Amino acid sequence: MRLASNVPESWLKLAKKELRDTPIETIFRKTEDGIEVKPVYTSQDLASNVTEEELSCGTFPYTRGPHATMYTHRPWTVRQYAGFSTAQESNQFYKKALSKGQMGLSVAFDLATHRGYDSDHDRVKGDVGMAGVAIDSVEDMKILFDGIPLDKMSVSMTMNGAVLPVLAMYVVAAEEQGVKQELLTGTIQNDILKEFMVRNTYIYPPEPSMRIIGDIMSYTSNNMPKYNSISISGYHLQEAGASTALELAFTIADGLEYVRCGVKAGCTVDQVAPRFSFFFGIGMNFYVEVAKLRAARRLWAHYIKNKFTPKSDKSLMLRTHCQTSGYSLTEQDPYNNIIRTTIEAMAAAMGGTQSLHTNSFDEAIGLPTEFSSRLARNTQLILQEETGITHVVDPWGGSYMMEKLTNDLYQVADQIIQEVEQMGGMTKAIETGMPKNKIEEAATRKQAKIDSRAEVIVGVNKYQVASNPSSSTSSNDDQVEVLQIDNQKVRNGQIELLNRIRETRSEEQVAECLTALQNEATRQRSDNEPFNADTNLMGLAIRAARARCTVGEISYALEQVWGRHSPNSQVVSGAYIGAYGQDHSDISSVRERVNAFADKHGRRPRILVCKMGQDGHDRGAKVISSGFADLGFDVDVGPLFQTPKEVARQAVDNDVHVVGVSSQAAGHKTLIPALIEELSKQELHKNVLVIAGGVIPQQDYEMLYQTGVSLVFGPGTKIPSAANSVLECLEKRLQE
Ligand code: SCD
Repeated sequence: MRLASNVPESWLKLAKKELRDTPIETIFRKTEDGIEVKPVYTSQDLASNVTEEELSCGTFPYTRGPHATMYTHRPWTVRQYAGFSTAQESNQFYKKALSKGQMGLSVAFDLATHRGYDSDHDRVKGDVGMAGVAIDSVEDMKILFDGIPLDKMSVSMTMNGAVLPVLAMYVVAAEEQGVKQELLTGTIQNDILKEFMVRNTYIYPPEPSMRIIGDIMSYTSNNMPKYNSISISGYHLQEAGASTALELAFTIADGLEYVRCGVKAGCTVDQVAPRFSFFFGIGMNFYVEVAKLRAARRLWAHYIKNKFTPKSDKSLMLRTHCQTSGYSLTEQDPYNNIIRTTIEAMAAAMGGTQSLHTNSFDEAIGLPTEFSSRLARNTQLILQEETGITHVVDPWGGSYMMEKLTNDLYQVADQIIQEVEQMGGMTKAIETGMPKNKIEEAATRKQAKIDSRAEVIVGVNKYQVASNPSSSTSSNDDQVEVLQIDNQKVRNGQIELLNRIRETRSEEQVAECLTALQNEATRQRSDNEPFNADTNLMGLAIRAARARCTVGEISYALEQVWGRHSPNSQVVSGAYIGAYGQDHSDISSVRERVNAFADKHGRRPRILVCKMGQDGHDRGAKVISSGFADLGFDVDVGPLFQTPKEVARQAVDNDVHVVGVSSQAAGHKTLIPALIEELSKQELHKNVLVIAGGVIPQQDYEMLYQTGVSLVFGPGTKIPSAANSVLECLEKRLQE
């Protein structure tokens, strides 16, 4: 490595002496984006373009925060993302959390709701009430906020695909509480671009999806002036494996695209941008994460100023929510997660976040309990009230290292943003697959670094608790309680309520509202049409919600016009062994075994990696697919959102040896037994090995084995070890 010239000579001399035989290069490190992290920084590192003005507080370009006083006047909002089971149960959970120090709400909806299906739909049997609260109609929404005054409580809702019915139902629930729209404060996620890149809870193709966003922006800017119309998310990009610069760049580039979308919908930049909000993930790389938030604010301010020349300063201010990294949580030695989350929360606070969610330590294992949620919330309260962290604005400002890192990240992200802008903006870039590929490559490289121990994770690849260091599971002492939800019971309750609504509403009115939505969806719009509530999709969705149309009905009415988006799955090739090292014995031994298998059986072991239900979190599935392919397996990647029957059909058609189920959203107890039943119907179960991986609590392993699952892999499993176990199991099965 070439040493940067601006390390002081005197320091270098001393350092070499202290290092003795260790080469000086070893203490010059690089971030995953190739940014140099030097052992020492001096005033020489301050970039000449970072002026006094750039580093002032509460003024352009807001590097140090959107407010001059920041937390010294008002700390960040403690806003824990939560929701599970029924509206009633979630409502009770919210009220308790609010009485114990939580400051704002953040609603997690179940995947059926996200994807625009009512709870009685066939495709969502395993999803209702599992990874969030089930909402079918305004009646559920009213229960969700019962006793919570919506004119006082700021509510954030993570909703993207079914954003029209869900936001409409929120507005109508408030209305029926006696709260006018203009008083509502909160945020809707409404960020569909990242759904196409990583999170996959879209419903419609990109173009109509962007039209919905434009209509929501114009509706809220005209009727709900205190409401944040979008939360542009880098968090999900980071969770999917994006490096810091990719997260930063794609998020800002998404934001620019949304300004253009608002303008196309008839708004000015100053009508929409002040109500834009952002959302970043905060991982374990402490300095880098602080620098990321500082660089994000500077990038946004410069880009908006240069591209859109706004009149209001508010358009230039990047305000953000942060969430500690779910990916950094481990199933092994799980109490370490409390420490990880605390450190990440500190980085978010020192980076100047406006609102924060701290993860519960058990989230890599299952759904958080009341106990783990309390610890997570208290992590923030302790930081706010016991540490003095809130007493100084941007405490890292002026640090040679932090200013240099902020500037370096700014430069690297700026290059990527320019690349996206030259492609015609983020929608066009997404169409080419560029952002998704870059993120998946980064995710695969990261997994290889962890598996090869180039990156240390305490309790997972170093300092394991289990007596067998290659074991992927923690010792029994660590088994933690997780929240169990009776999926069938929640679903039956929802179906009962749905039936009651359908019996009591006016079907004529319902049909009229749904037709109005369809007519508007069919109509060709011209750009910059002035706002009109009668032709605005959000205005029409509110009418439909009042008439008790359901989430499923509103979504389906539009689906009939626009269709449902189906993505194509590709697997990154070569990145896993590239980062692991082609010649590493872990890799070569598995490849030899695979070759021996192929010699003996006339073909390579073939695995179908599948996702069932509405669980679109596919980082695990993608990384496993790339890793197994690099190890010599034939890998088929099933489409997202399959039913067990569809997966069984594909297993037959493709004549696979193994079906690997990746489950991240708690549907495994319903969907895996259903898959095995389908395979048995095809008389395949005896020949095909079913394996499972993802967020599966150890308490459920036995039940899965009893059902016929051969192997269950928890988070943190090394891919070569998993491949070895699969081969061993497969060879045994083929001998029987
Ligand atoms: C704040 N204020 C100040 C101030 N600090 N005024 C003067 N001096 C200061 N020092 C003012 C603000 O201007 C604002 O008023 C008001 O106080 C509230 O502060 P805020 O900073 O706007 O805080 P908040 O209301 O909490 O809003 C924060 C965001 C908002 C802007 C970031 O968008 C938000 O809450 N986002 C949360 C999103 C979320 O929960 N996402 C969860 C995603 P005015 O408004 O009058 O200006 C979860 C998820 O996706 C999980 C993963 C998955 O499911 O896949």
